[in-house]
Amino acid sequence: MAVQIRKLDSTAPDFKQTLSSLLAFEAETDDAIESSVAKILADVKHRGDAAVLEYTNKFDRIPNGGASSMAAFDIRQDELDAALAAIPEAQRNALRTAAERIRVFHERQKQELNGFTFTEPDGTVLGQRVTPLDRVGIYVPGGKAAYPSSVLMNAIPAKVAGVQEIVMVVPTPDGVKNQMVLGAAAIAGVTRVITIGGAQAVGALAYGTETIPAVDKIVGPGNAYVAAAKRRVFGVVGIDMIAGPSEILVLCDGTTDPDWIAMDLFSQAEHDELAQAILLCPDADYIARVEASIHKLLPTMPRHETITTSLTDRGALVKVRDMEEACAIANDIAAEHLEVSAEDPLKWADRIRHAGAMFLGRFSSESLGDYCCGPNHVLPTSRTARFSSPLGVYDFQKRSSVIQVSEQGAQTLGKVAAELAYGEGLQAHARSAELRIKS
Ligand code: HSO
Ligand code: ZN
Repeated sequence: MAVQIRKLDSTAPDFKQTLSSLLAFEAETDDAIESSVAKILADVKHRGDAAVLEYTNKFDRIPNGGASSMAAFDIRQDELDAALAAIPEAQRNALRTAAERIRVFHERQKQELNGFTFTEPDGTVLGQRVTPLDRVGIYVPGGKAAYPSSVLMNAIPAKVAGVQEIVMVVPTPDGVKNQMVLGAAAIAGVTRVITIGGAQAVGALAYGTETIPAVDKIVGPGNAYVAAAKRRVFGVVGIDMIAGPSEILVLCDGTTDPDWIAMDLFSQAEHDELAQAILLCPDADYIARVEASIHKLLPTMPRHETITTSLTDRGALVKVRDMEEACAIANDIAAEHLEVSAEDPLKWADRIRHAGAMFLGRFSSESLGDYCCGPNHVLPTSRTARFSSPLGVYDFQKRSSVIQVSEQGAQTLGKVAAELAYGEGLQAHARSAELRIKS
């Protein structure tokens, strides 16, 4: 199948409508998936390890008739270290460099997130204390999208936040372990790795079993079953977000090598048939050059089938009036990744308010950010960058309010509180405040 990427013009009368139907993405909420996930979760909640063992043996096709106990799925620390030692040296070094840069970036977030206290004139002290979560679960997919880089991106911020226990689950279809994923877990300092996946792993992390401790929050991407399970256990535990397919939006003034732009669009399209890659550019001739680059380069890509489907079904090359309009459209789209590939990227970036991550200037390819710039690659998708943020240290911390009222403070605040409490018809509240007022 040849790629047929749609070309749009922002001056067309139906442009807004066309764009919004192109952006619409609703995660399939399949009834069959929902009911099977509900059943698995209830089963894991009631039968614990026995249920997790059965589902794992069956769904992951664990060889030799399956494992006989959960111990078979626990990966010891020395096995993680061995995996790290077994991968090629260049890969190990790249993982280490990436991990260090991710750590340094996230340390900055931590510095910004310290609590505060202040003292009022009457001696009352108020403040906010920041504490890490005790124990988190990281879900790492084991199928077509098993990304060691995502192990680093999920575990390192938790580590930096001060989380004591990081339990990673990763399915091993047919019993096959991904050595680079295990090596990344060793580098990131994951506390425990358990080779289970699917809704049963989410259930085990949320409710706890005989051998798996219940965690406080579950983060990390997964398939439709994992997403449905995370939605269902939310409230029992925290979750990060429900991630949709990858997206890249490129704003280009027509001054970047069109091959670079074509490859940047491919870089997200190759993740998934449902991924979305869009170019906004004011120069029609340049758009034609990018299109030519797409046709020239696509046959050279090993994942050309995925890229072709993604670009054909959900991609677009959009001719806009000018870069100002491109910025306005970008704010509407609120893309997961936004590249501003232009002579003066800051001029345009200043106008951008909604994007998961911004890549400024033609040397900032999104792929660098996926691996090793330092900022997190777990980002809000499907226009949720309008209201949410990259995964960060703050996702592994929580805040507690701290209130220490002085005797003098209790006199004035007591009157205010009592007044409001009587207004709400809550006598005990009022009396509790009044008892502390000296007559
Ligand atoms: N671009 C993906 C992350 C990733 N890319 C992992 C390569 N490996 C998130 O949207
Ligand atoms: Zn990527």
